[in-house]
Amino acid sequence: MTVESTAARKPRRSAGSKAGTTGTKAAGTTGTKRTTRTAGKKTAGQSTEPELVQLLTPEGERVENAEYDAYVAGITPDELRGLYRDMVLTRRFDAEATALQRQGELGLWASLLGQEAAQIGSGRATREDDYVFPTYREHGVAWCRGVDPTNLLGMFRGVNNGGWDPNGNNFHLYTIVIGSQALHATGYAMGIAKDGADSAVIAYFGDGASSQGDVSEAFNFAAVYNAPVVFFCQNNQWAISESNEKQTRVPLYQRAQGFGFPGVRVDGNDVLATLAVTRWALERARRGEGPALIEAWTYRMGAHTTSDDPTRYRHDDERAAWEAKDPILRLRRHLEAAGHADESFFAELEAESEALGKRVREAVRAMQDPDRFAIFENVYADGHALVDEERAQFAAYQASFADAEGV
Ligand SMILES: Cc1ncc(C[n+]2csc(CCOP(=O)(O)OP(=O)(O)O)c2C)c(N)n1
Ligand SMILES: [Mg+2]
Repeated sequence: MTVESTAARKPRRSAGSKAGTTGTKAAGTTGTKRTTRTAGKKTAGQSTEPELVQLLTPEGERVENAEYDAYVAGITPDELRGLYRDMVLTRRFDAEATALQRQGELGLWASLLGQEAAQIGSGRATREDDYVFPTYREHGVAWCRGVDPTNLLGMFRGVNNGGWDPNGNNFHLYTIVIGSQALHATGYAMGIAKDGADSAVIAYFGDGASSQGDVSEAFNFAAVYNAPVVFFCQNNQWAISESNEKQTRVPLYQRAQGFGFPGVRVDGNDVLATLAVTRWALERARRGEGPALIEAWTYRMGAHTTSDDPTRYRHDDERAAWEAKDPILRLRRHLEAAGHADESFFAELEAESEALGKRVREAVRAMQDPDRFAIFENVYADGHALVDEERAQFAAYQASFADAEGV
């Protein structure tokens, strides 16, 4: 994979307008900008070099893009610092959660390391009344939606089945069944469209999930019913130990074309580009122009989960190549070069990160074990003979232990 880093290139049509059959070109562009950044990876079976929307190079240089600049045209230094802060705090939270798993405080953790820009850029593009359907790795999106990070950890500690009220922040519970949330999101989007709302829905999923029937079914329903849903695929190159090449013979964003809506590949390590492209997709969904697919080209820097050992199936040099494209570092370089942030900003953020880590640690350690019999609640709305039988069996089993007192 290469990312071209020189500025002066011939403007090219956007991936969106190229792939789209029902979508419009990104609206509101002035046509005065000088270049569109592209990059590509050619794998077996791919006939065309895929395009990739990029507004910030890995070196932090801002490059102009005729299609998508309009979507971030008014961004202020304060907002850029805000995006940086979001990414740093999300990474700090994630590192703390990984450490807590290693210390035995969590049963499992799915790290987002490396995917901060994809998540913060897209999460910050959502409006309060939009609805988000995440996988199990969207800790950065949860942060943008205002879900307290400590609430993400209950399920991974095994003390609850979710940890937050989905309707509190319009952020659905984490979904482990790969790809199923694409259907939930599509159904939800069809529903709000029927209600006459001008909100949009965004469904997150991974490159591996693109192989699931549920995702293709969701694409088709969304297209046919013109549902206001944005499909946001974080292509982090791996589905546990299965590489990207094992998932698809065409670039994933091009799948959209076959279903009749536009698809765009964005540099998922570029928070600005991700923000712009997601705003474009959400805005057209809200206007009633139907679904879009965004493929955020990124990399899972860590293990799939804390139960995984990526050294068994991938080489260190691959990770090293992606480290050079670190999403946080590139925005820092940009902020520094533009004079938008000084040492005191970074020092204060460091202190804020440490405070967040401490708060998360303390909150996890203070989580109470649930009532052991709570697992039998809410299986059915009313009582059920089989559940009663299983509860009785479990009670007998618990009572068989020497320290059973108080069970
Ligand atoms: C329906 C289903 N099949 C298999 C699994 C096991 N599984 C958990 S994560 C995963 C890989 C998902 O990869 P991807 O969609 O790329 O997301 P990523 O974990 O890389 O973010 C699989 C196969 C599952 N949870 N659900
Ligand atoms: Mg993946």
